[in-house]
Amino acid sequence: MREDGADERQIFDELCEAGKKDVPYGRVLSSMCTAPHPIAAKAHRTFIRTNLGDPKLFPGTAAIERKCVEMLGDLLHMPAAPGYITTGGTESNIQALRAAVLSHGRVDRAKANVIVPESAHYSFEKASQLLGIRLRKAPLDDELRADPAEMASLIDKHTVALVAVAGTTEFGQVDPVEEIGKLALESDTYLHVDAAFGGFVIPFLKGCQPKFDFEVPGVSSIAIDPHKMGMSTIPSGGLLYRDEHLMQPLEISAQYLTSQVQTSLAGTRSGASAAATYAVMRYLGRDGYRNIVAQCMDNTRLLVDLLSDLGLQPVIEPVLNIAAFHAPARASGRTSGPQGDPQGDPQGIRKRLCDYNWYVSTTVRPCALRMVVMPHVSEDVVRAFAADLKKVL
Ligand code: 0PR
Repeated sequence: MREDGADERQIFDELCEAGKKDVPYGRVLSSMCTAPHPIAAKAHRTFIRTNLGDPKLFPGTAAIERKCVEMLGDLLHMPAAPGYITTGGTESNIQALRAAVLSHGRVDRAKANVIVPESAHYSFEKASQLLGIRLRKAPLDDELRADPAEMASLIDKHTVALVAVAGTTEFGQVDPVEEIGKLALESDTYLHVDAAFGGFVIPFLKGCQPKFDFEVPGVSSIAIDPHKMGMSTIPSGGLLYRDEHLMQPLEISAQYLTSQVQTSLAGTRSGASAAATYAVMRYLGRDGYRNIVAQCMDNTRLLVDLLSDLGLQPVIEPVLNIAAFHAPARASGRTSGPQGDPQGDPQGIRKRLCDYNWYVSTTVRPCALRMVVMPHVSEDVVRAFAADLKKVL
């Protein structure tokens, strides 16, 4: 830091220059985030000075957070579910497993394990490292969903939690939460549902809406992220528990604070996220989200149709607004060996798309090209992307 300060104009020139190097959302098909709704951004700015780490100093903002949690609970079939606004799916998943371990009573951490589907987000690796417990990964079925029988075979007396995913990161698949819920009840095990992505999509789908939330007996907690399909500002996550006694073990005494106890992972935390989430949920209502999801699903369908014409087949029929495609073998760019190149070359295609200023990602198992059709991925964007992909192939 320099001794003398700089003037505002110079600072903002520097910031604008840096910002110009960022990729505009209109070229991004790899992200679960999108530009926040203007209402969310406005509410965020208005509450920028608030700190929910000391809620008695900000009772108005704390009440907004409670209303936010109530709206999320209502969406997830349990309006009275306790919870709080987190910084995102990672914090929610860590806190869910922390609650599972703490509410389990006497746990030998060296032996304790959590059973996750192979498709679980890497935030569960972080949680397992932090909590000093093992992750047991259950293989998926042919449709890349968690296989309840495989999960059941991994349960033992040291199992502290099961995890199901409603909207997997790579393929947007929804696990059979009802069956996993039965397993949780039979084995008397905590069940956390990671609906960080799907939580703001599944309830608004036309037609089939797989059951994934508190409606399913056995579900103990749910992660749902307003900063993904909820159109709120970053960082906004949601973590909700079926009842108070599951959340209570997280309470840490903080007696010098006006509130006495704290259940969040972060200490100081912005009320701007709660204000933004409250504002956008109130503004859009269920109708607004239904329209957004319908548009994303239509554009996902369009993407599948246009890419099929180019010889790219989806790995699974998209369930949500995420689609992954097998790369055509001839796109490998190299002369294939005697066995050919059945997987194609998704990495090569991804890199070549960057030359056209398009950003997609690739999946691991199977290796495929992955696209997330967020609200910024409009019909025009899909068509322009498909046209450039044709050139790349
Ligand atoms: N659970 C699921 C199912 C997720 O997909 C993610 C994030 C998380 C939890 C963790 O959420 P936070 O990142 O909010 O803590 N999945 C995205 C991913 O890893 C996150 C992301 C978003 C990555 C935008 C890149 C990007 O540009 O792909």
